[in-house]
Amino acid sequence: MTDRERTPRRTDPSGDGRGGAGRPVSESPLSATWRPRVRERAVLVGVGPGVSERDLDELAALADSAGAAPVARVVQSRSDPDPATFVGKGKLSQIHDAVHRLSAEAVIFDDELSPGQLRNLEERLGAKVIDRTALILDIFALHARSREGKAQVELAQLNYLLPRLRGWGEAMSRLGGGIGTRGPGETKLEVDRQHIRRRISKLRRDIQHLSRTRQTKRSRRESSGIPQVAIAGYTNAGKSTLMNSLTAAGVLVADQLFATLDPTTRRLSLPGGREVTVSDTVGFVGKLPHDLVEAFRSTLEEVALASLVLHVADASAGGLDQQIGAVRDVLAEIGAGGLPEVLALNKADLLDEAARRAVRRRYPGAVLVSALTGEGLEELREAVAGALPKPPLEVTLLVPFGREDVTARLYREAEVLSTEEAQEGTVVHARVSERELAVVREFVTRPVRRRVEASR
Ligand SMILES: Nc1nc2c(ncn2[C@@H]2O[C@H](COP(=O)(O)OP(=O)(O)O)[C@@H](O)[C@H]2O)c(=O)[nH]1
Ligand SMILES: [Mg+2]
Repeated sequence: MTDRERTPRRTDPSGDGRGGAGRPVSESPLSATWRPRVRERAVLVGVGPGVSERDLDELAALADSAGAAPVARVVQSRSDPDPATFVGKGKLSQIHDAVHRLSAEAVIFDDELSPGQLRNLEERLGAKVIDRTALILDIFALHARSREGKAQVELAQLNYLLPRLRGWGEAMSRLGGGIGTRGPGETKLEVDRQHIRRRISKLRRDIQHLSRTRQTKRSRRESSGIPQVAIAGYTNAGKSTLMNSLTAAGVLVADQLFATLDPTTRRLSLPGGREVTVSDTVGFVGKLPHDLVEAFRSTLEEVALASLVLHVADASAGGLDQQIGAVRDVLAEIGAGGLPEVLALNKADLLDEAARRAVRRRYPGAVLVSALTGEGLEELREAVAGALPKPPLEVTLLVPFGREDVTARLYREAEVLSTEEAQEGTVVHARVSERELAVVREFVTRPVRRRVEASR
């Protein structure tokens, strides 16, 4: 499964966002509508001085993460956006044509639109209009795992929504109220607003409380025996593509043990037989609207629970050093700075020999890969296997013949150092976690040796 085929996270058997049988799916008046259910066809629009279609690469990757399929790109080079419709009249009709010719359902703008622009555009284009902020919020909502992360994202969504709410009372209330402006439309809108304001206050209180209890999350790291690899990096670096090509034959992890993880988590077998889970995390974005910084960080915080960070960067993009630096800074701030990191410099297929030599010299410990052609993936698997924290306990076991399942399990979930056939079975020398030890204790023949260095 790619994040394209993702199913909504919250239980929603009817798939209509209402949870069937009139049961609300979430407490928020909005959140059900933030779940992409089908792959919507979308036209991408960028405005700015000297803007080119390539400048919409990041927006395309963001749209993809949110479950949309970009079908066209329209750009307009101008420095001052039109106050009413953001783009000029000519462009508007070009977008309109594209929408109807390509049966697009949505138009996605690479900037934040004012509430008025959003409304005008929807009316004139006859399609759903999404701005950059709403798109990013949508992706955060799909990636938020912790209670704090979910609360931060919902808070940002509601703050975004509040000035954009409209009912049929609104057009008339602009006329100054009075006769003709009172009625169910306006009452309903006011009720919605009050409801949202109350919810915002509650979320703020919850978040204060939750950030105080954040520490307890850390203990979850040990709860699963299989090490977790978190893929982090900028949007458009190729995280999802790399995850797919690395785990092409891998199974989607859907069993109970990992129910709390991302639905895009997969198992990956490393050289030597050790297994890990790999999760695609929320991507860093270029122009991150200031109001979204907190939501982003708390959504990304789950990375701190992983055993290793697989940091993916686009080696063909400009500003590689700054991007790598920015990712590492934020990871350090959210408590993931101490984790082992493997740096994958992706899109090697786009580099010529000179550029390859330059990045190799600049990042000697990194692995040059191409998620697209498969180049370097074997080396990357080895680098991940080598950088994984070692299980802390060294044991010798005697596994009787007929219990090959135990040996197989040790290969998968521990680190097998050596095996030797003996008369009564196989002598296995391995490094295991506390949890693994509990499972295989009956076969241990030698006292357990604990490694001196602290490890996760
Ligand atoms: N040339 C090239 N393009 C790549 C490579 N990996 C990913 N891409 C492209 O880069 C874009 C963004 O990839 P995606 O995996 O969605 O990035 P994400 O936002 O980090 O998940 C897509 O158009 C991919 O096809 C690569 O190794 N080489
Ligand atoms: Mg992605």
